[in-house]
Amino acid sequence: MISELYPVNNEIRRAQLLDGLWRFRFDPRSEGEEAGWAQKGLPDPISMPVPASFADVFTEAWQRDYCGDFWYETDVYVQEIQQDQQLFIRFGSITHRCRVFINGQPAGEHEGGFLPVVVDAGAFLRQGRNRLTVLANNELNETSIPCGAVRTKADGRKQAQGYFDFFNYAGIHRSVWLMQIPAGAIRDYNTACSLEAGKAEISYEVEAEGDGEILVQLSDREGTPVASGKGRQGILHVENPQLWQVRNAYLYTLTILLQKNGRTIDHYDSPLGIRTVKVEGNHILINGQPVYLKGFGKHEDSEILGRGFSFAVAKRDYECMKWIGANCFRTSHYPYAEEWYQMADQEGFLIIDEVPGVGMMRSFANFAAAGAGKSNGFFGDCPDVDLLQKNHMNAVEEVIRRDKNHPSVIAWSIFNEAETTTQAAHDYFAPLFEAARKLDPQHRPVTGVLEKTSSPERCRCWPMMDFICLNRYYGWYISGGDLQEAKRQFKEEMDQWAEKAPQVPFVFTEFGTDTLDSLHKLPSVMWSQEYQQEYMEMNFSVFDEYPFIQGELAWNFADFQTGQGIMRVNGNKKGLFSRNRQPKEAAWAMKRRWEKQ
Ligand code: BDP
Repeated sequence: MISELYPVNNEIRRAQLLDGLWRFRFDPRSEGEEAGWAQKGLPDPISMPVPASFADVFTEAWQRDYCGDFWYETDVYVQEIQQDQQLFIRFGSITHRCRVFINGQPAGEHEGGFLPVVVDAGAFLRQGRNRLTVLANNELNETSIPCGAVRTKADGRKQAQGYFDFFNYAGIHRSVWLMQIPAGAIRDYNTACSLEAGKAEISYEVEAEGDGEILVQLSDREGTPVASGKGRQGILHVENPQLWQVRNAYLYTLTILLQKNGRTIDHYDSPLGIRTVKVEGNHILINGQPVYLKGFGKHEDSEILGRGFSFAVAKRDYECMKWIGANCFRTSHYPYAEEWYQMADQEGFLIIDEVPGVGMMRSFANFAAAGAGKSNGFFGDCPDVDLLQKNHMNAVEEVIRRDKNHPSVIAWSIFNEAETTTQAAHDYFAPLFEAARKLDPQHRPVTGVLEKTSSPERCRCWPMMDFICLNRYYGWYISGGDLQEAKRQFKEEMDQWAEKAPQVPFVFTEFGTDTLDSLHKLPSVMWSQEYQQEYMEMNFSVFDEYPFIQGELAWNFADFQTGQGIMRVNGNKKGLFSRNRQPKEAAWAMKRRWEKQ
């Protein structure tokens, strides 16, 4: 049985970080498995930091752009294995797919590069030194999420071509842990809150192995118990609860104990925020109060680390988001490292949690086509739509299982800028929306993110959404350089939406302009700092005219790396912050607006 709960250390559970310098090598001819690299050890490995993407530590283009199989290897020391213990190796993610070997034996595999890979390692690990090997692969196709293709060059080199606008970073991007947990373990838990005047009810459900008794306790910040329960499910009653509020988080601690004959077999502590999320009419309600979402679509992206998680980078991002007056971000276009959500729980940030359903429109430069409203179809002629949907469904299930207890998560986004105008698209997405609604114990809103061709007239998927997310680039991909005409066209579309779906909230999940922090021009031109600011102000004036618009998440928080091409100057420059997290001028305009709202 696999325990996917985030690793913790306490008197019963042990979690040992395996991060550091691992051994690494590329395998362009996919020969390593047959040659027994997992059994004999990697031949001539180089060292590679974990967690990090491999791409940007290199100085040669072929290494940075490498596409195919690659291997990681390290030694794991196990001090003592007790009879009544289970051992797991837990990777925060391995991009995009992997097979894991322990002491040369196949121990697990995973498809999808943005969610944990948990390997039941008990049968393979022995006391002392063990070899842990990962065979990973970063190729893209039309059944992987995200979607893309691979082109093989004349010299045999493979090139990944994502149908998306971010660099195809790969590697072991998040921390790796060796977990020792008891034989009969707490495997998972759910919580959901409801509020009444002066009271909160928290229903809980605990999944545990074996037949022990479950005790649950809720303690406040000072460690004082405020409610307790017995049994695998129940309700905790809290008088005068301190609510988890937007940008004003209060976290209780939920303690779960598994006991047998008076002895504690397992113990798991986690933070718990008391809050509710609901969509009512045109409003998104947190604790019954309407909230206007302000913030960004982000990426996990920084210099050298690529998509590798760093507490320091994440901390800087949160500080910048606080400085500018934001309260929300979307994990565009994939679930982020779990530490992002833990920090959001503490800071009171709201997260729209997105699965990697991106690139579902067949186009070389999907973002440009989508931005300009040119769809190339997808689901109708996808080579194996059932396998794609299965992979997508797995990601929906895994992300909800992983993130369901975070108070910061207020909605699930099933896709970004997919083709949504055909019956095939509708039939593809309907079961995914249904599953998300069924699986989430808190019944949070479920949404998807619509690009320009998903117009009020043509989109077949918006009725599935609890609130509608729009990515719109009037003044950039459409009528770029003419904000007056852009505004007219923008309002024309919004008037249509107002007629079509005025009963639900709308959130702008992308709007922005590429902007060089070195370029100033009066009067403004596209790419200048002045233009970004004027563009933002035009967008704000439109948002303010339509009361059903309940949020503005600008594209993007910071400049980020993409593939090379004539549309990108060493990456996407739509950041309000530069890639090294310094504000562009428009950031000051956003700060003035968001601090007032
Ligand atoms: C949208 C995509 C996003 C791109 C953005 C852009 O959702 O990933 O980076 O446009 O063009 O189409 O900047």
